[in-house]
Amino acid sequence: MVITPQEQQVRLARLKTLIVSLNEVAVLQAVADLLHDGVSPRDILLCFQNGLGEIGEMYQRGEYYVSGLILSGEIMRQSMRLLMPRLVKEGGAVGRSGLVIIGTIEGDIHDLGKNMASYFLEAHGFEVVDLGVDVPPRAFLKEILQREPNAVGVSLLLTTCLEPLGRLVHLVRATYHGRQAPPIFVGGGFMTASTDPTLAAEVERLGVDYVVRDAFDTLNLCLELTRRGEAEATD
Ligand code: B12
Repeated sequence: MVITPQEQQVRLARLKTLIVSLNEVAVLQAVADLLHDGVSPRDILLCFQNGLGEIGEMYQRGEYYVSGLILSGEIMRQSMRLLMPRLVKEGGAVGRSGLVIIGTIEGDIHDLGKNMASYFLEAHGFEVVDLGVDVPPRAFLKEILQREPNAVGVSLLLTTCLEPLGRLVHLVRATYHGRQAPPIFVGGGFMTASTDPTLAAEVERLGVDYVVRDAFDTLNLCLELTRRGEAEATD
């Protein structure tokens, strides 16, 4: 069934309301229905990012407690099971076996977005080494030196974790000293629409090579970096 753009807008707005009110059963049903009716999984994902962003703001205003954040994470996790196969299909071209190291920086335990990005890359032919959450800069560096990846993806959702991110970038640059270090890119709720857009600039000022907004961005960037690496190797 194909629905009109207007109807799609109304139904996505309804989905966002259900997400924000933490109505797990209704959210899962709405996601299944939207996918069934041909709505792009990317639009649905965007709806989640916005909805979770609003929950975060409500948490800041004291309208939700940490339990609200936990439940929103669980709803996202359940919904990802429905969304991921379709997102992968929509992602397009299959990548050429690049290697990407990914992890959530020290002090931060958010992992939903990181897992999504990892899964997405793997589904498109990349080898992903996922270091998990709360990863100290030195642990990143050890893996980078051992594995020499095409790129390093760092997840960051907490403002307080800018400092360890800066340390990581500094450590990598200092260790490579003049040699070409693997590019470092950063993703995570910190940079998405619901947060202050100037923060992305702050992250870039730390010397990060790229900032990605979602799993699609991540895939396109990694494809491009692998292509560039191959071109340089044949020069
Ligand atoms: C769910 C959630 C939690 C869950 C996380 C569950 C989990 N397993 O991840 C739990 C309950 C554990 C949690 C805990 C806390 N949280 Co919290 N949390 C959230 C919330 C609501 C949603 C995050 C999320 O998963 N979004 C969905 C995913 C899919 O979206 P995403 O992260 O943007 O990911 C996409 C892209 O960014 C990209 N991407 C993401 N990661 C990566 C990584 C790489 C490498 C790449 C390439 C791409 C990429 O791809 C993804 C798909 O498109 C956010 C609100 C928000 N605005 O994001 C707050 C939020 C991040 N949390 C916040 C806070 C304050 C906390 C706590 C400190 C609360 C407390 N007092 O305990 C703790 C911190 C714990 C810690 N040390 O990390 C604040 C951070 C504020 C700040 N500026 O620092 C936020 C912004 C809420 C707010 N507005 O106050 N949280």
